[in-house]
Amino acid sequence: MADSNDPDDTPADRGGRLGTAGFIPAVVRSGRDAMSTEVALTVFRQMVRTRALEERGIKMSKSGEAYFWIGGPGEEAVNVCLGLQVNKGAGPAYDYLHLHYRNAGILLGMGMPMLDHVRQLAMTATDRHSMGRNFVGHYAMPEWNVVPVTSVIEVQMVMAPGTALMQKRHGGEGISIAVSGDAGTAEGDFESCLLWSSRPGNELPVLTVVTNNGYGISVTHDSQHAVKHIARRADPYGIRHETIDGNDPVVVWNAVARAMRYVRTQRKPFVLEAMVSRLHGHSSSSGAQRNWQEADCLALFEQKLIDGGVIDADQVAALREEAKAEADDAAVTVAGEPRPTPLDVPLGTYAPSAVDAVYPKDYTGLPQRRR
Ligand SMILES: Cc1ncc(C[n+]2csc(CCOP(=O)(O)OP(=O)(O)O)c2C)c(N)n1
Repeated sequence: MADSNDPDDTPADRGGRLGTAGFIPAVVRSGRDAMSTEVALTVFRQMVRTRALEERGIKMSKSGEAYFWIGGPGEEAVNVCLGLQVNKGAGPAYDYLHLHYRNAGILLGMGMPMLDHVRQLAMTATDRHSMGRNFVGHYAMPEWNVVPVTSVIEVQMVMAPGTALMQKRHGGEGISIAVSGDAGTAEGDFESCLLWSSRPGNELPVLTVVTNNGYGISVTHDSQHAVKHIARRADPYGIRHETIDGNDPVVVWNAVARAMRYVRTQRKPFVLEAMVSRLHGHSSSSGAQRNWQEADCLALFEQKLIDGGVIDADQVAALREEAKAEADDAAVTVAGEPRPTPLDVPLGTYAPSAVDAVYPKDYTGLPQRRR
């Protein structure tokens, strides 16, 4: 423990440094886990950005600028810590992402601008993920191996062993990351993922992340699952797992790092369950009102960083302003952008194929019906 009365106890002795506001520690701790101050500030800034984006999205859904809102307020710690540690790129040497619909923080952490999220939210023709034809948070980014997100929950779980098999054959340290809510694990796809990624002698590098917010829309976890922790369902398959406090970024950062290291190097699956909050209900369909009863990972982390002397209230306010301005600018930009037209419906639906050469003017590649 540092002794502030000891004249020989300098910031350098304590592994920290002096900032304008006083002593800044080198690390932020939670129990046995630690995170460097630099990483903590990066995580915090991305969490602030993610929250600002979601709050703007909720407002847009209420004002009619967006059709529907769903997202991850309450899951920022998990999503940002995951996104910042993804090895992003295209092809089997890099990580594949099989996501859920609450993962804006993952993509912001990876470097996606807010505008790319807001365009899909506003369903503009400029939406890079789906040309304005899909719900918000349904990303698709081939250059970062982000496999298209579907509204049909849990199908991502059966796709992950597929990309992982290809990655194992390819060699290297690329892994397949599948993210799911807790209720989605009631679908058989979850068990299929566990089974196919743990075949003896044919284990696959799949990192399953379950964000357990205690609900499936209006169904409580306890009324559906006899097993208290979803991660325990990995036991019969011999899959390693961990259940963590998803509201503590220091804990999450380290758990993600450990899990990723294991899956990357051992080429075997791992299930990480993060207990998280649902701060605005399920979606705009249920009103998206703020639930003040649940723990807020962002507020908790902010207080921890202030108490620890890592950041001060003015710096927090400046980060919030910066994030809000980025979200506001994105909302203004999309307001002036075109919406898809009926003629856009078939665009990008089918990949070009040899059949297109036979019927070049027909996007389906099928013969036109004679009139
Ligand atoms: C196959 C399928 N069944 C049902 C639904 C309807 N549905 C959409 S979200 C949802 C709840 C999912 O809860 P959970 O997996 O815990 O994720 P959360 O929304 O809580 O993050 C359901 C049942 C769906 N989209 N797809």
